[in-house]
Amino acid sequence: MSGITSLTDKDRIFTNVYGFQSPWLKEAQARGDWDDTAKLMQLGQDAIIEIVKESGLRGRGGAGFPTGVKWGFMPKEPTPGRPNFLVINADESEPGSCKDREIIRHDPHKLIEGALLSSFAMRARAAYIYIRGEYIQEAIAMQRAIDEAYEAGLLGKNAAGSGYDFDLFLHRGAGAYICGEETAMLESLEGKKGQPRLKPPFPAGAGLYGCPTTVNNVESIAVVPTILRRGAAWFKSFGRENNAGTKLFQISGHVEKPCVVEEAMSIPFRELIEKHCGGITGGWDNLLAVIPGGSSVPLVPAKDIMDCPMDFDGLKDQGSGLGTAAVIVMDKSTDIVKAISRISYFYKHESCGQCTPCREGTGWMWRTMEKLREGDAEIGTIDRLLDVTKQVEGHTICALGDAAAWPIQGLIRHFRPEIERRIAERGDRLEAAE
Ligand code: L3W
Ligand code: SF4
Repeated sequence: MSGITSLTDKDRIFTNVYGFQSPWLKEAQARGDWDDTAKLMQLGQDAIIEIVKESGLRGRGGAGFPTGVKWGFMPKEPTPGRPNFLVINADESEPGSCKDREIIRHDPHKLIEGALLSSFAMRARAAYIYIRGEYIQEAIAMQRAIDEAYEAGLLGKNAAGSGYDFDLFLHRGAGAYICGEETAMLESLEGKKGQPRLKPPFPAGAGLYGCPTTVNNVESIAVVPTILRRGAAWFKSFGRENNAGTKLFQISGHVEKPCVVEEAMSIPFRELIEKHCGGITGGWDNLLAVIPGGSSVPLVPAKDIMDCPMDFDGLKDQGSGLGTAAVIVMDKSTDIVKAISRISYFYKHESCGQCTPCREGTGWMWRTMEKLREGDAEIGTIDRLLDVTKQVEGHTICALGDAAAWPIQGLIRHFRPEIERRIAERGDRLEAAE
């Protein structure tokens, strides 16, 4: 590992993530936002895409797709009547995730300036921020920041004095998790029921209103101005090959001080927790397991996570994933079967019902998880459940089916003896009662 894996304050992009200063335009400008934006745009559209490619930025919404490569799929010369669009995914609904909320609350101008620069690079004249319905105060704050950017001439005609006309719209969701899936989001933006579309075609080919569209996460867009100002090499100096940059980690659960913090990609788990969270409740020996990337990714048991680099590849090697870097820490007081069963309930509840393996499978998996929680099952039920997760995984229209299957697979992989113990104990109790 050659890159920097621990940040100092001067390295941070989100200098106001704790909200110690005002989020509004004057103070944001004093922090460096909107500093000669037009000059950055003079780099040229293709050069901006190349810099973002070179920086190694990978999507911060869960999938980690290389951002510059995604931008490169957009037509360079939009055909008349078929404009290019950028859609910014602020639907942040993955259990454990709360980083985009902090950007919108405290650093909204990084997102707005990023929207202009990214849209310019992709030849989009309009962008939409799709914000989850439950983020009411955040939507008010975001709109206020957009309004002041318009008033200051940073958006609209000749945005930021660049000669480029650009509009930014805020659209509020209505509280459905599935609208965070990019094509369901596009359906919802079009005023339809938020249900995922089959891919391909990917949004870059046929997205919003059938036009070429890129959907990017809030964090992916908000880091763009700083990457352009400080350079691709600077961003790439953090983390390691294929896992570049700084990243907002959201640490919740059994730590002394839960927090959202920007750190270098690839920081080892133990260092992340010691440096920012004051350690595990009850000490390191009390750690049971961690869900490192939001509820969709499999848990990692204590012994495997301690020294793990917190990045795409490090967590993949542990059979899990970085996801949105929503790190859910569970100590030994956790009923781990109940915790995963609760996640199963979430996916059953949020399934849009469009495809059979997900609609029927999520309900069946949750009901079975509840039986296992009580020990009210046979030993063979564990393998039957595992088999069903494999039939759901990869056989659905969108990734929600996988997201419902993976946490259960992780539980069985690492905690099978705990499930078997519950079944045996219930059997013993029933026998004693006879
Ligand atoms: C053009 C190709 N575009 C891929 C684009 C695609 C998308 C991006 C990634 O799911 C994951 C999910 C959650 N030509 C392309 C192409 N693209 N090939 O690249 O696509 P994909 O399919 O790998 O992922 P996805 O469907 O976007 C996202 C996981 O993230 N997750 C996080 C969820 C987070 C939230 C939240 O609250 N923010 O919901 C956590 O693990 O399970 O696996 O843009 O179009 N050939
Ligand atoms: Fe809907 Fe589930 Fe199918 Fe996704 S996988 S389209 S959420 S039914």
